Amino acid sequence: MRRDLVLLVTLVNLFCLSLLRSVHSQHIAEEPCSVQILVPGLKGDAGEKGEKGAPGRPGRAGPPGEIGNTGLKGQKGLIGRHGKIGPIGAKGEKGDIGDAGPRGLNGEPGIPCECAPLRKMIGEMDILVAHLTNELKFIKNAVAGVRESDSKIYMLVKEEKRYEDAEAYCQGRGGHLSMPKDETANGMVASYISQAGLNRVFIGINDLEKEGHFAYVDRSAMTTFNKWRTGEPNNAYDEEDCAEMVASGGWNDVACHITMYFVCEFDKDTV
Ligand SMILES: [Ca+2]
Ligand SMILES: [Ca+2]
Repeated sequence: MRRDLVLLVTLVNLFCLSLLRSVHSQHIAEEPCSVQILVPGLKGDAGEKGEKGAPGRPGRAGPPGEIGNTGLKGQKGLIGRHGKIGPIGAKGEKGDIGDAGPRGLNGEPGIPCECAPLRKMIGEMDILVAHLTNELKFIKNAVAGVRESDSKIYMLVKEEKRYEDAEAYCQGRGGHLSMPKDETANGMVASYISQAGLNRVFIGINDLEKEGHFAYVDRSAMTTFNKWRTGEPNNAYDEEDCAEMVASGGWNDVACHITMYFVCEFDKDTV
């Protein structure tokens, strides 16, 4: 400190000397340069240690550090799960038409068609087929089981028909609807239908020619034998002109236009 003060006084003197020289050259010298120097006294004794000051304010954030070294490469991960099946792709465009194949061989010359006779023949064959189909049903019925007495063959037909059509069916095969004319014949037909699990069938008896006068379908007269159930024939609703046999063997007059199964009978002599 003292050294700095000596240096300062020296500098001031040098400044005054240079100023005097400048003024002298102009013949103007009014006052000499004087500088009052204040010199500090001796250094006092050290004071008592002050109390601890308040904590200083936090310093400013330092600049960002340098980028660190690259870390080591991690280990290889496990295989991931299968992804979902993707959506169906769009339909592709239609391909080009293929090349034409080789030409085929020439066909044989056609036969002139005489169609009218052929059509007629086809029609006749259709009729024949229908007839054979019916015959086949008949044979199946026969094979399924017929009943025989000494003189008759009885055949149950499991096709629902009206009385008139049922009789026509039996006649078409050389017989009639069954005409039980005694207890034995009646019992045979009754057991036939009950064993077949049926409740009733048409039989060949009617009063179509004269109301109230029943006769067999072959026009033979009823003599002493009959198996009318109690209260029958009653000609209910004024329309019962045909007859059925129920499983017990009894007879009942019924309307002719209803349909049911029936039993045909054939004479053994004519079969
Ligand atoms: Ca009647
Ligand atoms: Ca009746």
